[in-house]
Amino acid sequence: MQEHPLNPANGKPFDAVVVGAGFAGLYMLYRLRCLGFSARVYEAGSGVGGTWFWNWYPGARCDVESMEYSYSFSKELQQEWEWTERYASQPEILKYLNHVADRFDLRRDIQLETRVLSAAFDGATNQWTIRTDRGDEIQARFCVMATGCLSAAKIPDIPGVEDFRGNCYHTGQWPHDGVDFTGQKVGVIGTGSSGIQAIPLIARQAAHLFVFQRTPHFSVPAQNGPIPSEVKQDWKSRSTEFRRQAQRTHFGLLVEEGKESALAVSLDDREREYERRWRRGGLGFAGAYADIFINKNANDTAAEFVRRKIRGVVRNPAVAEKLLPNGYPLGTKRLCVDTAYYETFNRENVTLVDIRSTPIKRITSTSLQTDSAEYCLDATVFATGFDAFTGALCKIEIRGRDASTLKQKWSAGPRTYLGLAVSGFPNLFVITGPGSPSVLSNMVPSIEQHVEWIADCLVFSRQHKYSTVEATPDAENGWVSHVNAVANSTLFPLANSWYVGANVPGKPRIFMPYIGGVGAYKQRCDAVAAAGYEGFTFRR
Ligand code: NA7
Repeated sequence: MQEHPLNPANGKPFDAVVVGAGFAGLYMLYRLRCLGFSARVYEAGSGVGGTWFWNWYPGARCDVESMEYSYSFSKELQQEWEWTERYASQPEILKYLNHVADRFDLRRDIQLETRVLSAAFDGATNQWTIRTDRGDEIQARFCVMATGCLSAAKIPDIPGVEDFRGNCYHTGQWPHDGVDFTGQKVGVIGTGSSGIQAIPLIARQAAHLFVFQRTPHFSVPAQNGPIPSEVKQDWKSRSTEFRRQAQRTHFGLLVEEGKESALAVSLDDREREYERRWRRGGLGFAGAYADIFINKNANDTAAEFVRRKIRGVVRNPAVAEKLLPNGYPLGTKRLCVDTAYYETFNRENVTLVDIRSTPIKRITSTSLQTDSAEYCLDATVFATGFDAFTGALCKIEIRGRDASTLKQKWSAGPRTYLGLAVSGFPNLFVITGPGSPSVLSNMVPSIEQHVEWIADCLVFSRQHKYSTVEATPDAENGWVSHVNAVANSTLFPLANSWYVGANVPGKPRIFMPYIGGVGAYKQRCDAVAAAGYEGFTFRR
């Protein structure tokens, strides 16, 4: 048992406990320290890095460009670090985060291999008590959840899965010493971003690869490659300007945002624009026109372009047909960014199995059975995603002011104020929580914005000698209504996506992230703070 009940520096409770040591937890710790707050970070993994520590699967790579997907809080760090590729690979991002941990001497306040089991608020002392699976029990004034939006891996409940004698892997819990599929018959279940990245690489190694696809996703090519030195130089010399520009955009990304309707231009112009963006690669494809996410007819033009591309790449027309995304608008399930995904289906050793028309029935000791066939497998890869937004938080028994849990409070769907705070849970903050732009934005700047907002709020509390800060129920209700209203004015709720919890059986169907735009969101958070933290109650 490791005991750190009190801050060894002064024998008092910590000012803050931070749960998680990914992008969010590392920066939160840094910021707290700079402001003179004592803090301890708990991290379940045996290393720092969060998402980038766990998602070690072949091909794992960020779908946001590396120069943008990096911290901006330290000018020196920004100047020093050299990204090698336009889209950084998982090992490179993990190396970066380890560098950050060392460069800012963060490790001494991080306890690894320690999972937080519970956090309970005591109204008599206004302290949180945090307990871990290593037997720690620690008191802190504030509790900051830096647990990530996509960290609770989900393996579907397929009958017989425990009988399988081959190896099973989940992309989000991949063995760190790698997996060699040489000579094996491998089944990959799931064709979201993780599956789409892993499939081309596994196909190159395996004797045969069966891809079990329930919903075909839209994917655009990354057009990845080395970053030309003049691009790096330009970014480094103008990073402040670029970062400010990105903050004002809808998705927090420096992609060209089309201002026109897709329906206001000629067919030829539209085709040229989509082609230009396809050749440029990446998520910017969906920014071609202003109404892609709000007008189904506009969206159809982009969707049809992608379908034509798929037909053009995949040689077997029957396979191409199965790969065509349909039944939901482009981008309303996370748009994927790939390298040679569709081309992979031209390989002799790859078979696409449509499990929407012939669902998986069971897994046996040696095979996967669908309604119409049996596939002998040596290994099964679950690229089946995560219990997004709420999964990691609800796994922790978080008890607020009246001792009821966050899980109970969120039984009909998550409720937050600004995606940052929860009424009934004083001094608890969530970084990129449900109700904030989070996964619909560039995560790193969104994390920085939240960390800075939380840190400022703590300073405000300290200056005024407040013991607690808590979102009011009215502010929370108002924000939840606004988040839903904005979502309902878009096409996003039409898809069975993890944005609405559709991938987890029984999860309430609520659109969880905030789609009102990064720029507008930041303005709102700043205005709340400038008005003395409107919507929050402070007590001494
Ligand atoms: P995703 O995007 O949730 O993809 C999971 C995939 O697994 C998707 O194709 C699912 O099909 C499929 N899936 C999930 N459950 C099942 C079951 N029970 N049976 C068959 N197929 C299933 O997760 P990823 O890890 O790829 O990506 C997560 C995010 O990480 C990504 O968007 C980036 O932001 C980074 P479905 O579509 O639900 O029919």
